[in-house]
Amino acid sequence: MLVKNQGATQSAIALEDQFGAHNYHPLPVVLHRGEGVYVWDVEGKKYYDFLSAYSAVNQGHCHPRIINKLKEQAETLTLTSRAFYNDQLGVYEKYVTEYFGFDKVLPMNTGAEAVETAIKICRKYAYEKKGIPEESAKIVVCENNFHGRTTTIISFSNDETARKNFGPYTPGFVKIPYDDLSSLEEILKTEENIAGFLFEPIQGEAGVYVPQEGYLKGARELCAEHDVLFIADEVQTGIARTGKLLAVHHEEVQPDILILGKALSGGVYPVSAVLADNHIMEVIRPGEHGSTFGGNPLASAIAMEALEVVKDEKLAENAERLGRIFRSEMQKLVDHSELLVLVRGKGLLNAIVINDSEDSSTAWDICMKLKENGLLAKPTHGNIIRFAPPLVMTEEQLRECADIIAQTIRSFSK
Ligand code: IF1
Repeated sequence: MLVKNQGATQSAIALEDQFGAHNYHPLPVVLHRGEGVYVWDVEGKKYYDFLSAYSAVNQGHCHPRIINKLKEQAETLTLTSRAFYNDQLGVYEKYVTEYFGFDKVLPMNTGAEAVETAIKICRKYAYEKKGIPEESAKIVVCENNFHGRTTTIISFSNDETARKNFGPYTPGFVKIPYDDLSSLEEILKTEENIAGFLFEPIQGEAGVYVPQEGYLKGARELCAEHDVLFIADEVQTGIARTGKLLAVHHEEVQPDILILGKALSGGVYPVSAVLADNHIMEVIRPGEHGSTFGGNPLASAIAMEALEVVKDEKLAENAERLGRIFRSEMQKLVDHSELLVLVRGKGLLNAIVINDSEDSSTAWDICMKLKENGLLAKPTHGNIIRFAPPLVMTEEQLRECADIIAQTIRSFSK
């Protein structure tokens, strides 16, 4: 029995290896089923999921309410294209705009598409409302950003792996250090034709880098002062992950353009969105932007239910409370282990930094051991591990997970 099951892991991996492009390097675990904070592999082993599909599964795996909605709508109507109206989209648009406090939404599917959409809106706004000369609008971005994988988006990445040999690159972006208000102020004062500032409220891929308090508020004010659109990519940080509905709410600021994805569907279907007020969104007219699947009735129904779940189950409050417990448990470990440098994060988006080089395999080795001990997490860089469980976790479960992590780290420290 055991041999047969181990075969299931190996054969699933072998299939991907042979027939799939090698654009990922997954942890060697083959998942079969998920429920709430748990996933099971093909050998029947149960794990706590501490990645949540990069924060797409905030509502927990296969949330019954979202899955029921999916089934119901899938049996009724899935896709019409936007050549015709459908009876779900308008209801969703009203719901999502009220939920996040914007006049309008433009629905897309993946995070990268939503970022592309925001860039296009920002440029068009610059030419049509601000009078920036055509072809010369610039968008300010941050070093070590991650906004997706399209040709334009990787054009302003400084991650060589994501960027190299995919040129020629899209021009029109200027990069400044993250978490540095004086750089932002400087560029807004000295560069001409700046149309927008695109940023992550917490840099996820950079290693859950939380900016200093006051950064978002300061950046918001600078952008307002210079009439530059303040564009928040909350694809990863949004929808309760960091302990507030949006990470920008920690500093009580509202973006001009908000980009959402991932957890907008609770991880059951690709749904993304760009939100803005009328004076911005009105620059997009029929034929100028769109997508076959964007705003389809299945996506609309799922997203509404996924957002209802966030509210009904008070997931932001839970993330805030459990996040504090998690960081204080991890801090105890940091204090007692030479192996760990620090823990950082907000809500249930956290990371530990390991006392080793960026290109070491230590984070990977620890994640392999965590897997053995029943908890799945993924390194970001060789020395950082991100911890982002579903937000439906209970305190008891979280404490059990903190124990698993502590035991695992201790087994490395000797
Ligand atoms: C992968 C990272 C996380 C994002 C932000 C847009 C997108 C993402 C802030 C694009 C996507 C994902 C993509 C995923 C890995 C993951 C990731 F490590 F690469 F950086 F979460 F931290 N804006 N992030 O984080 O959204 O088009 O993928 O729907 O496998 O590349 P997408």
